[in-house]
Amino acid sequence: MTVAYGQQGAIAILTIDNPPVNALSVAVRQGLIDGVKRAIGDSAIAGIVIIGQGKTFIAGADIREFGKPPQAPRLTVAIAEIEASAKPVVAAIEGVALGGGLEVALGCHFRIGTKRTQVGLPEVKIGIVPGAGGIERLPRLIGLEPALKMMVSGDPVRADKALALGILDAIAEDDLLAEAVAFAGRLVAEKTPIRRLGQSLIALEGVDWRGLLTTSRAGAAKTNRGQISPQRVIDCVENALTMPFDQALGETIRTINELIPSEQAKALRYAFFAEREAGKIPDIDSTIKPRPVRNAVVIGAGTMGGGIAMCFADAGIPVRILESSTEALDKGLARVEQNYHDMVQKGRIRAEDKTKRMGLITRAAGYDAIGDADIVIEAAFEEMAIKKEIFARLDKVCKADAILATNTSTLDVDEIAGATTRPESVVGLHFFSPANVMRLLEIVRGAQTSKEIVATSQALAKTIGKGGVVCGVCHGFVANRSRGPLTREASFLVDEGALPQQVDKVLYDFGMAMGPFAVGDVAGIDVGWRVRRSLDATRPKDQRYSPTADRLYELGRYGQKTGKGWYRYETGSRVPLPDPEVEAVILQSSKDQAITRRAISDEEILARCLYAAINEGAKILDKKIALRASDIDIMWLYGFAFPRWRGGPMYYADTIGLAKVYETVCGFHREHGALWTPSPLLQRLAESGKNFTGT
Ligand code: 3H9
Repeated sequence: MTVAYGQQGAIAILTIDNPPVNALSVAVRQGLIDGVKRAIGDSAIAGIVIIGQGKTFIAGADIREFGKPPQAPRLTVAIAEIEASAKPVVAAIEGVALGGGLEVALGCHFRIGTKRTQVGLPEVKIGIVPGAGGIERLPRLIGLEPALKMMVSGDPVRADKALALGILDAIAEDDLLAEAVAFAGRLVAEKTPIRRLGQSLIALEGVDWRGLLTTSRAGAAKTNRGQISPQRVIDCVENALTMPFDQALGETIRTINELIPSEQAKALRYAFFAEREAGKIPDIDSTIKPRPVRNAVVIGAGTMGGGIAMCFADAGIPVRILESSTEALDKGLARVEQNYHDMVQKGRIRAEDKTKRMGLITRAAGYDAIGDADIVIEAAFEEMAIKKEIFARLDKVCKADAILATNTSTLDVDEIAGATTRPESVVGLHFFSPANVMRLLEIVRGAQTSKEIVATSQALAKTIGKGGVVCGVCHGFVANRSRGPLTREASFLVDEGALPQQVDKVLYDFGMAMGPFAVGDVAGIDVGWRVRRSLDATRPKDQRYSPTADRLYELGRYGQKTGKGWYRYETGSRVPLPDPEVEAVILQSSKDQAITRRAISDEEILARCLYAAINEGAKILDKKIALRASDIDIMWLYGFAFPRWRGGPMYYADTIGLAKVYETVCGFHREHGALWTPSPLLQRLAESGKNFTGT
């Protein structure tokens, strides 16, 4: 039975049992209706408790049912049945009540949770709106402002906040079911009036609701640029404020029905499942147990090392930093302190959090003092000889079950592992800058990395709040390697006739957080210069190369840090401003390369930049460096702020149609040469009418 019917005294208990997360499948919806009807019809029953089996109340509608023909009964019908009950109905919420799950709870007359309870309406994140009365009921329960915030952000709130807001009426101390039954019993005994949110009014006295909606619209347009669903949530909230309950709900249902099959919602659902898929490694199952990581050591106190140390401290894990000189360590720790200081200033953390986290970051006295480390992450200079020396030393001092990780972004993890006598303990943990902020953690599995170390890395990623994606070894791994061709084409486009601001605008308008030139100014043109020099020896002599960035480097234009790069920056500002000096450098560079500049269309910019990345992604996939196309997508969502509502570059290619992508790539190949050699996988898929993601 998906909804089991039980009874304790005069209280009926409806237990939803639909693993893994009690999603509201058609059987659950029907089961709730049947259960409530049975309880109402039974004169021996005076109250009803609805509870979920396991550690979840209800995770919402079954997302896998979206896109299929809807099946009766609708969730709104089940919730109306619950709300209409003349016998008090109590939702007993263990774990999460999300989306339709919270909507069911809001249809109940009272709600009791536990310390682990989290409630939220995350529909906006999968491109839709709460469609079963949440939009209409939540403001009636807790007021417009907090409800609006929850619905537009989609973020859940924890038990204590839910209690303070009035979403929960009580938090059970120990046994949720027993306390919910007792709660329902008291309601019956005390004849507490039933609260039906659908029949109440939204408290709007003294509330500038129009102002709130306007601010909320503007905020969502900024934080979720290009995404439709937050704006549609606000439209529905406006209806809830201006129309009777049933009419507003009718409009909301129309909106959700329109959004479910939309391109954005499809892409967001894809991203939701792709995230979960990324955690699954075919040869690693639940029998492989991760090792505990109770402490960490970071080698190198540079920007990256400091950021990585912050990740551990933020997660409450003590971390020591090892540096070759006291000055470098002092400087690194001062930078970390400054970062935390800025976070306090911006209100992101409290002053006491800063003190606590700084307290967890300490100095390592030397290699001999780090033998007890559960994990060591090397974030030293990007040079093979240095890395090998470090790993040989780690091999000597670290305990047998330590994880030896390198944060290299380009070097061969297998070669680094070869410097130790335990290559099975070595893994690449590639953080993205700023390490404490960016969500992506590339877990680079070497040829000999043990399954246990991979599983531990995945678990660690979760603990420190990262999205860990496993990949194999190749130059640049998956994320940077697939993005490299985008920056390459951006530079060529500028040499051929575009300007940085035109290229950046096209990608920004597409939905990227920043264009490649603005990113280059943040990352540092000097850093790019060093990477290019490291590749000089291996770059084929006849391969096209853009020297324009090198010219900027020679002028000392390193990017934001020098106030000048591809753009100029006013003192204290990060706003990129087009610079005539840069235009002059570009024009000269085109001339030096004997390129006749031409007008370049926005369409060409988008296709050159994105298809270059997609073609490279396909090559990586073909070589099985990435496990699946969706892993590449997740890396772009987490690492490069690719618009989530477009799914990711590989998914985006599928939406365009691989035949078209392949044909365009072939055209660029004819025009621009070997760098555009089409991926054999892209060709195979295009010719067989298949796609990357199987969607
Ligand atoms: C909605 O409710 C619309 C309404 O307004 C009404 C419309 C009329 N459906 O994440 P996990 C699967 S929209 C189907 O790894 P965790 C998930 O794919 C919905 N499947 O575990 C995975 O499957 P697998 C609004 C779902 O403990 C397994 O469950 N609700 C759903 O880290 C375990 O998931 C949301 O958006 C679902 N709703 O996190 C909530 N949810 O094992 C979405 C999960 O095959 N869910 N699965 O890979 C979540 O946020 C998290 O999954 C949750 C558990 C916090 C529940």
